Amino acid sequence: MKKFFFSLIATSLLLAACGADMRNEVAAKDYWARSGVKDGNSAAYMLIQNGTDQDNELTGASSDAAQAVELHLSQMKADGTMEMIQQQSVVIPAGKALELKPGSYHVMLIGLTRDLKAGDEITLTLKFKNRADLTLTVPVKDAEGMSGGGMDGHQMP
Ligand SMILES: [Cu+2]
Repeated sequence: MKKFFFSLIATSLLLAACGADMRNEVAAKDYWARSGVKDGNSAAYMLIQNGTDQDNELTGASSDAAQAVELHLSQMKADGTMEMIQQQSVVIPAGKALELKPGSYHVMLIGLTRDLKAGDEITLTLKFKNRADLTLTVPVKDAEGMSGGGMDGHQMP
């Protein structure tokens, strides 16, 4: 938890330094989904910025590309293996950003309805506690060469 808190601070500083727009809204950027095969699993990652002065919560997601979509947190277990824990919601504090990335929070796509190849696009709708749904057209990318690839254990046990 402490580590996550620090990464939030680092993310916020980075955003401030870049002058990224966090105009009084909750918005997603840098979103992408991992390539995968039909009936397999995948995940979507992004940065969600909360530029408002009110805490918000990501409460769920849906997509036509998967039979089920869940919010997950990957974390290291005591025995050194990774596990994924479903989250009912994830808080996005006022003025901060939530980073969904491999090995951490992610939108889990369970039971892909089709093959997802690099260059494809999927439609992903994010649901929030204090905001209208946000529908994104998310590009698919290969996870090759990405550090931590596979750490989310996206093969279901
Ligand atoms: Cu997952």
